[in-house]
Amino acid sequence: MQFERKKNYFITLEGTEGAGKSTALKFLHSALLKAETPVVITREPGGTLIAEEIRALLLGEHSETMCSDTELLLMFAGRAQHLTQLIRPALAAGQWVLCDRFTDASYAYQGGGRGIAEQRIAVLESWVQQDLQPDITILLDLPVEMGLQRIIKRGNLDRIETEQQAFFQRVRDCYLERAKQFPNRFRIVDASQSLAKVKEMLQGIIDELVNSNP
Ligand code: Z5A
Repeated sequence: MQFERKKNYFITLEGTEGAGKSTALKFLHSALLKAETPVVITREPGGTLIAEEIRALLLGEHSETMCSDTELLLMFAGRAQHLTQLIRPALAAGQWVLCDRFTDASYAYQGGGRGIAEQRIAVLESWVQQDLQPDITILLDLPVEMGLQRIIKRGNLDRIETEQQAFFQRVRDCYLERAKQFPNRFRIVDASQSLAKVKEMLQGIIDELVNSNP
C-alpha cells in the first residue's frame, strides 16, 4: 500500500502596526505543535545569522538616512540568505515553515509605504524566490489609528515604527490590495477584535490546513 506524502505548508504572517503579530505567532506555533505538525518558526527580516545582522542594520537608527532602494535591497539580500539556509531546506525536509513576515511586507512597506514601483519589487521577488510562494498568508488587519495607539502604549519603537500615520495607511491599503489580488493565498483576520476572538479565527485556519492534509 502506498501512502501519500503529507503536504507541508509554508505559512507567512503579516500585519499592520500593533496588529498583535507577536501574540498571534506564539499561538499559531503552539496550535501547530498540538496538531503534531513538525514546524520551523522564523522571521523576516532575519532568520539566520547573516540575515539577523542585516535586520540589525535595517531596524537600527543611523546618523545617515537609509534610502528606500537600500532598504528594499537589504530586505531581499536577507531573504536570499534566509531562503537558502533555512526556508528551502526545511520545506524540502517535509517541515512546515511559519514565517513572521515575508515578501508581502516588501510590497506593503517599501512599495506602498516608501513608494517604490511594484514592478521593481517583482523583479527582485522572481530573482530571489524563483517560483516559491507562501501557501497561506495570514493578514492581521486593523485600522491604523488603533494599531498605533497599541504600539505607543507598548513602547520601544524601531526605525520603521517611527514613521507617520499616512505611511502606515499606505502600508495597510497595499496589504488589503494584495489580499484581493491573491484571494486563495490570503486569510484576513480582523485584529481589532478581542484576543480571544482573534485566537479562535487563527485556530480555524490551522484546523483547515491540518484537516485538508491527506
Ligand atoms: N519590514 C519591511 O519593511 N519590509 C520587509 O520586507 C519585511 C519587514 C520582511 C520589523 O518587523 C519591521 O520590518 C516591520 C516591517 C518591516 N516594521 N515596522 N514597523 P517585525 O515584524 O519584527 O516588527 P513589528 O511590525 O513591529 O511587529 P511585532 O513586534 O510583532 O508587533 P505587533 O504586530 O505590533 O504586535 P504585538 O507587539 O504583539 O502587539 C502590540 C500591542 O498590542 C501589545 O501590547 C499587545 O499586547 C497588544 N495587543 C495585541 N493583540 C491585541 C488585541 N487583540 N487586543 C488588544 N490588544 C492587543
